[in-house]
Amino acid sequence: MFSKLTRRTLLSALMATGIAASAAAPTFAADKIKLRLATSGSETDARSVAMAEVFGPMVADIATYQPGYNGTLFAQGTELEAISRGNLEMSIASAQELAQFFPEFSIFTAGYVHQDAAHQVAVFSDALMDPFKKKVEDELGVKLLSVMYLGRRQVNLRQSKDELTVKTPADLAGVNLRMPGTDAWQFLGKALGAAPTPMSFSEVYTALSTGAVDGQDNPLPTVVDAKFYEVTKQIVLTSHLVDLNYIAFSKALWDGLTPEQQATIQKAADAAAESGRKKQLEKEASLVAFLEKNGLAVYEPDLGAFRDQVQSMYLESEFAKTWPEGVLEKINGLGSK
Ligand code: KDO
Repeated sequence: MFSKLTRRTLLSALMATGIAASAAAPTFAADKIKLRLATSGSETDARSVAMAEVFGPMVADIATYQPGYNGTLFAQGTELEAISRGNLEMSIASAQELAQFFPEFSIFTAGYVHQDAAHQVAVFSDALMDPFKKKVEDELGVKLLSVMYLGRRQVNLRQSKDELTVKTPADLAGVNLRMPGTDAWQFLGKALGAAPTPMSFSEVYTALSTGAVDGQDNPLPTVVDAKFYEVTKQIVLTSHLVDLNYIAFSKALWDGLTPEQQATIQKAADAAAESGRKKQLEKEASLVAFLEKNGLAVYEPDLGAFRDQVQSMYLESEFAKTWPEGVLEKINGLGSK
């Protein structure tokens, strides 16, 4: 079920070439550090804006921040490998991408586990994350600096509500739902009751406009930012995943920095994550009205039915077998519900 081969192949290749140790040459104190960040998000995405307006200026004395948007520096899903190989300094990484290398990260990709933005921060800051972070540093050469809020993922369809009203997962049977291209994402699509199709983010608008897919899932700010509302007719507020991203940084580069440089970068990453989170939450709260004004039906399905099906499918899945004992309980314990 997992891409074990991918993970093993890459990790052993990295070990064999000693890549984590030899990546990105350490920077001398007098030099400005070059920090290229790869993201498949757009320039106007709240995370990109926060990095450009908060992170960049906060590190400006010691580093030049050079973002590459829309997957132009590295394609979606290849960024972590690029950091690991010493070809890139930073990315906005998902837990689903990390689960390709470390299956236990799938616990952070499971539907209806994270409850809200504050819960994500509590989980990321808790000691339960330490072994996850350490493994990513030791085996992939990537340091996870901070957690960013992407938002509550909703199901966004081409069909009008008259053609298809979604109340329970059974109503999504046969719906060709675009999900990003990893096992963890595809499983989430299946757990929702749909027929998932893997596709990179940059292809989604065209696929929706031509009918190559019936729909996609993303938080409301992304539906608006990527203009998916122009080519779809409804949003089912499943809130099936309170989605996050990590600010990922080259561990080899980090290890070559002075403690002061490290502190500056860490502070800037945390401040950018906090600023992006606030903006994204504001957008989420205001966008239903905008979408309705643009002719989309926006409504809640039977959330209990979705939660029950998704949670039980995860618990019975191969993914849950990789979750370290007691971690799900600790995550639940950090939430408010
Ligand atoms: C997407 O491909 O649907 C997704 O929302 C997945 C996220 O992990 C993240 O990569 C995001 O795309 C991109 O940054 C574009 O917003």
